[in-house]
Amino acid sequence: MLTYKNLSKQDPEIMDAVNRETQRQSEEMELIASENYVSRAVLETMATVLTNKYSEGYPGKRYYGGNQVIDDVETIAIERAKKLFNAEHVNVQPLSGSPANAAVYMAFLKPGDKVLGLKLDHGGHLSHGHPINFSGMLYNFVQYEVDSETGKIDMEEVRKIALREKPKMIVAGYSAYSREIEWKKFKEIADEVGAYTFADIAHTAGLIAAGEMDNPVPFFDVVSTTTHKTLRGPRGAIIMCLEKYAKQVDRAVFPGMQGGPHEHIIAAKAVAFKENLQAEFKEYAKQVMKNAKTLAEEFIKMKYRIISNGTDNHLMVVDMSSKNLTGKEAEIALDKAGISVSRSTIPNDPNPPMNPSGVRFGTPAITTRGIKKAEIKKIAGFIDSAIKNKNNESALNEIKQEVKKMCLNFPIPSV
Ligand code: DSN
Repeated sequence: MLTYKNLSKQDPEIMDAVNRETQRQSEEMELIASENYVSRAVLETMATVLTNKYSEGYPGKRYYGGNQVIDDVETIAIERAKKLFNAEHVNVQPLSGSPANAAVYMAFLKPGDKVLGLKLDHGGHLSHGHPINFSGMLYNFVQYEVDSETGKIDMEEVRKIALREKPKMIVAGYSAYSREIEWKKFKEIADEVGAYTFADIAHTAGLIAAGEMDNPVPFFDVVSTTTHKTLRGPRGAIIMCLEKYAKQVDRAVFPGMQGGPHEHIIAAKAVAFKENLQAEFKEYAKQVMKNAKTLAEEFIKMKYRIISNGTDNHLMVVDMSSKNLTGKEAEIALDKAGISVSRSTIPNDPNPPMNPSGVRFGTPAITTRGIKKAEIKKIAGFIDSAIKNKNNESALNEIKQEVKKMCLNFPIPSV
C-alpha cells in the first residue's frame, strides 16, 4: 500500500478520507462504464514535481522560462498518442472531456453554427448539444436519435437529417451506446453535406487503441477522448486532428480555452499511453469486451431488457422497467450491495433524467482487476439478487459480503 507519510502527518482528515476511499474501491465492485483503476506508475506520475510548473504555450514555444524538461515530457506524450491512434496531430493539454469538446467547437465553429449530435437520452453526451450545456447554448444543435425498434443508429436516418439540416459539423461517439459506430458512413454523409466530422471516442478509446474497435482518427477531421476511461490513464483528455487543422485546434485549447497545462497529468498520460502500446493492453481490451458480452448474455437469460439487445463494446444500458423498478431504485439497491453503477436514461425515456428508467453497466474497471467469465456470471447473479431484494436490507448486506469476498480476491492495482 502507498504510505503517504507526509500527508498522514500533516492532514489526518484528508488522509482518513483517502484511506476510506481506498478501502471502498478495494472492497466494492465498480461497474460504472466510464471508470477504471490506474496503474501504480500512472498514480506515482501524478504525484511528481511536474505539478509545480507553469508552461503556457507548446513545446519550444512557451510563455515562461524553465520549460526545457517540460517540453520533453509533453513531446513524449504527443508522440506516443500519435502512434497509439495513428494520428497526424495531437494536443495533450485538454483538462477533461467537456473542455476538450469546447475547444473542438471553438476551433471549427462560430457561435450559432449548426451541428448534428446524438440526443442525450439516446446515449449522447451533455456536451453534444444539450440545451442546459454550453454546447447547446452556444451552437445550434440538431439532434439525431437511435431507432426505437433496434436501439441502434440508423445511418439512413442520420443522412436524411443531415441533408435536410446541412450542419457545419457532425458529432459521433457516445457515452451510453453499446454498438459499433459506422465512422466511414458518418464521413460519407459529412462529405455529402460539406460538414466537419468530429468523433468523441471518450468511452471506447482504449478499445480503439487496442485495435478491437474501428478507429476514426485517421480520416475524421477531429477526435477527442478523455484519458481515464478505457484508456486507463489519469483524469484528462486529448484532441487529435488532421495536420491541416493542427494550428486552429492548438489555438483553441490555448489561448482560446485554457491557461497553464497540467504537466504532471500530461506526464501521466504519456505513462498510460506507453502501457496502452503493450501487448498486455490488447489482451485487456479483448477481455473487457468478452466480459461485457457475458454480462449482457446473463442479463438476457434473466429477462432483463438491454437497449439494442446486446453489446459490441464495454457497456450496456439495461431498462429496469423490465423488472418493475426505476434506474435510481436499482442504483440505490446495488450501492447497498457494494456494486457501483450509474443510472441512465433509455431512448425516449418516459422518466426524468434524475430518476430515469435505465442503468448503465460497464466492464473496464472489473476487467482491470482480473475478473473473467466465471466471476461475471456470479456478478450477474449478485445484481439480480440485489434487484429482487431491493427493500430487504439484510439480504442486500449479505450480497455485499459476497461482493467484498470476490473483490478482495482481485485487488485493485493502485494500492
Ligand atoms: N461522465 C462520463 C460518463 O460517465 O460517461 C461522460 O463524461
